[in-house]
Amino acid sequence: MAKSTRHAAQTAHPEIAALERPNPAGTNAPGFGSDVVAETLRDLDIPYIALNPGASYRGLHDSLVNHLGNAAPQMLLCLHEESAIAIAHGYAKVTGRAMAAAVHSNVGLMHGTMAIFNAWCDRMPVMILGATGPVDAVKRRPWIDWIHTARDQGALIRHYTKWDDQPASPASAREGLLRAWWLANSAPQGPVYVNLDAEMQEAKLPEPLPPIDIHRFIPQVAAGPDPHVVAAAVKMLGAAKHPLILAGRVSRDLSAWNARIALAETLGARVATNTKVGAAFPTDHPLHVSPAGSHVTEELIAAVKASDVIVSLDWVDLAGSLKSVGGPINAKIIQVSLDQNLHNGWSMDHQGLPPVDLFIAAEPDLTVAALVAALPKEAAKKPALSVVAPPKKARRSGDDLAVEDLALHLREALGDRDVTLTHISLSWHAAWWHFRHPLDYIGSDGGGGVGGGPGISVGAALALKGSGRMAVGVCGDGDFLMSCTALWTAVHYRIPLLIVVANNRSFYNDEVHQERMAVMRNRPVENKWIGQRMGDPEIDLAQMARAQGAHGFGPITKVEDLPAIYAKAIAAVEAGGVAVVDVRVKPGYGPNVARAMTRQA
Ligand SMILES: Cc1ncc(C[n+]2csc(CCOP(=O)(O)OP(=O)(O)O)c2C)c(N)n1
Ligand SMILES: [Mg+2]
Repeated sequence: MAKSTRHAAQTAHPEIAALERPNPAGTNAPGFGSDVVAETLRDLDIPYIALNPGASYRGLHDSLVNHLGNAAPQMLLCLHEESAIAIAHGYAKVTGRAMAAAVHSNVGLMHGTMAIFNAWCDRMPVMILGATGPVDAVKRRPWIDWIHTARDQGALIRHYTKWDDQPASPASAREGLLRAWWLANSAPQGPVYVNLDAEMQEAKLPEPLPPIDIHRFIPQVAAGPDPHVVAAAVKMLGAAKHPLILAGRVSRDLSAWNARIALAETLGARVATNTKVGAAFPTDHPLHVSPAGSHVTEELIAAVKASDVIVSLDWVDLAGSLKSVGGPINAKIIQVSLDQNLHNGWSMDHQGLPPVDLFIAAEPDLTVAALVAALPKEAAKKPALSVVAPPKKARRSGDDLAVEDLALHLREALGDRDVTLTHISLSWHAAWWHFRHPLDYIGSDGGGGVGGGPGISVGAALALKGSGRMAVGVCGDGDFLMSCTALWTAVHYRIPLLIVVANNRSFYNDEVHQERMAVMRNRPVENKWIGQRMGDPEIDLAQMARAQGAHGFGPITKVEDLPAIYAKAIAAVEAGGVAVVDVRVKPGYGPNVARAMTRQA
């Protein structure tokens, strides 16, 4: 979770650990290549491995069950590889640390690619294990081992992973896994892939590997700022009259959260946040530029225009946000980021190149701590400027349900429980829900890959199980339908989770785009729904939940029905279950969202 706890041991939740116990295979010394792989995962304290099985890694599968006894790591069976990776992604979004996912040779990896891309763009660590039919052609079984062997399988995902490997021996597999885990978890974080040759897995170990102290191979990396650059930043900020902090990719650590508040209050700086990434600042703090958005808001544009020094804490798309202001930027810009170390020329997710006056190549959390320590104490606690709007009240009735009704009633029904929003729909508006803790919201899918919501929510709920926080994901119906079989894994492994579907029976985001096209070309706007709406028949989402053992509620079509159904769904989750609430909302986004989405370059 925190940078400081990143390397701490994590164990499976006892209720999950009690499931799927294998018959004891007797105490056995490592005898095969894949036993070494399994033992290395255990030495790395990886608690879970989400997977969909495949013969290419039957050796590893056997080692996990019969050599390790399906514990540390414990298998989490998934119905699709995209879910397996998304679950690991969601887990990392809460803990800051990689768990493992295993996928079958080429076809399994192909299924997982979008989820890998999402994790990559989100800068989240995932330890992906894959496999290939025997690299040595004479060892291949006819047909199947041939179609499931590809030269350089890592090429499928190399452009959006931090590192990949195809070790040729158990000893090099151990080294490859250590390096992969170390790289995945070091900032900037990202997914890594280790491809295990079937022959290497299944071959007998000629002799035991010499033991190593693995901690010497995965040293903690803390990339703090150069003190001279911190001094230069303090000078710029000391002279600033209207500083603005753009709080982007930061950790879920509470002390880092408090340090950002201290920095803002010391400087009297406004602070903007963005719903693409996890909560970074209290959204009802008087210094917060409200409401946050996933796109650049009018409020943010005004704050940028009014500022004289901007500090970007690894803000996603700094160049694009500045461009959206639509005029010259007078402020001096301090950029705090390590992201440049990942940019590779294939993916454009690095975004535009921002103008920068002072670059701090360091982790944002460590930089904020250094700035707080270096700022003169007499400057402390400048008065806050803006007045916080009171929370909106939910309307009590109506049969034209909007996403706002869904959100305000959900917030009301949850009361003062600690809740983590694990996902929000594209139609969400940040003004409906305040974040007061770094785990109140863990950010979006990262790569804009629709279908990430259910799996990410299951992974986040897994990490939160037993923490006292309820995991609540709000998905669009398109997002839900693409990957709702991720929920079976949550039901099966007793992972409590509430999913509320903002069901507009449409891939509505694209209706907005078709409307825009029609207007630009002077064509009939009323055709925008064709090829977008999911009606005739409308899909019964509650039924899809129940089919997997979850509690299904709805469809809800009236505002007045929300409180009672939400109460039942929350009770089901508090009893340890998975609940899905199908809320039939009218299609439509707020004007700000629609305008920002279709903004031209
Ligand atoms: C894998 C993938 N396919 C298609 C898209 C294009 N796309 C962006 S948003 C969207 C609609 C999502 O529908 P839904 O989750 O129901 O949300 P809504 O727009 O209706 O609020 C689509 C199809 C995408 N981003 N990712
Ligand atoms: Mg929809």
